[in-house]
Amino acid sequence: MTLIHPISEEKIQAYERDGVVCIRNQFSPEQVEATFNVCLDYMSGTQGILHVANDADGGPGRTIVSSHMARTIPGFADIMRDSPAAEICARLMRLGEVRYFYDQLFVKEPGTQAPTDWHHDLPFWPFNGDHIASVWIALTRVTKESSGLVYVAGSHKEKTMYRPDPAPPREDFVKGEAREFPPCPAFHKEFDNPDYTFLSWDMEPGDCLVHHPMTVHGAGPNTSLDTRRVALSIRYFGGDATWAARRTSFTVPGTEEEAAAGLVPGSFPANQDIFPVVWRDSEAGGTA
Ligand SMILES: O=C(O)CCC(=O)C(=O)O
Repeated sequence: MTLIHPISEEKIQAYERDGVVCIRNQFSPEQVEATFNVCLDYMSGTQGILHVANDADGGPGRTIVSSHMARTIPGFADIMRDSPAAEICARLMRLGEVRYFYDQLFVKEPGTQAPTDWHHDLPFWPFNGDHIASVWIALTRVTKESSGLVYVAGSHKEKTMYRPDPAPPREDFVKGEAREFPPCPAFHKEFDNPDYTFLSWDMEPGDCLVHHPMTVHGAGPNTSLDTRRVALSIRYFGGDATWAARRTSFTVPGTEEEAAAGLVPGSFPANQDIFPVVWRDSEAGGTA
């Protein structure tokens, strides 16, 4: 699959500068609709583990999150493997090859009050490196008012890792060095501070955001009373990514026994069964 619109040097430089870009018009309407329907089927079925958090106040709000669907469910594997997503990430990271890491569904029902707390992703994962990108694909219209993501531009260049606090909270989630990490600041208190630049985009279904693993982001409530906000985040890596000692109980299926899976802290995780190469630059002479 080739991109409809090549990723421009300007976009790559914006990704490098801000740690996030919005990419539009790369997914076909058919693929977006098929993926949206796959998400709805998945949410009403019994094929996976859904983390469902109802709003605390007894209101209509509900946040639904699930992970690793593309490993077992063909509709999710289709968009992970046979869509522009992997190539978009590879081009933005200037890589000739990327591997699938995991995918995650994020749904906020109309009226959901729960925000997505400010965080960055790397402290949640047993990884280090810059070459891990998430492509967050909007499957419904998304605005800041319907819980669109807001990013702290350039925050990926800071070295501080913030404590990976899961939502909803889980017992014994944070492990190892992450226990010492400071909590992520409440960046919404800085919205008027000229020292910070905040980035967010109104998105149509099929538009996507691509962010660096250290870029701080969060989202407000879904104040829309009639629009569900559905997004699929797919993470890919390559290049300088290395396996790291666990910082949380987040686990990729198949990596429970690290040594058996050939995963060594400090080394590139090249296990093709767990982290398959899903895009390779054919002009550089390869196929995935
Ligand atoms: O969609 C959300 O609310 C959170 C998404 C997110 O944090 C991510 O994709 O890294």
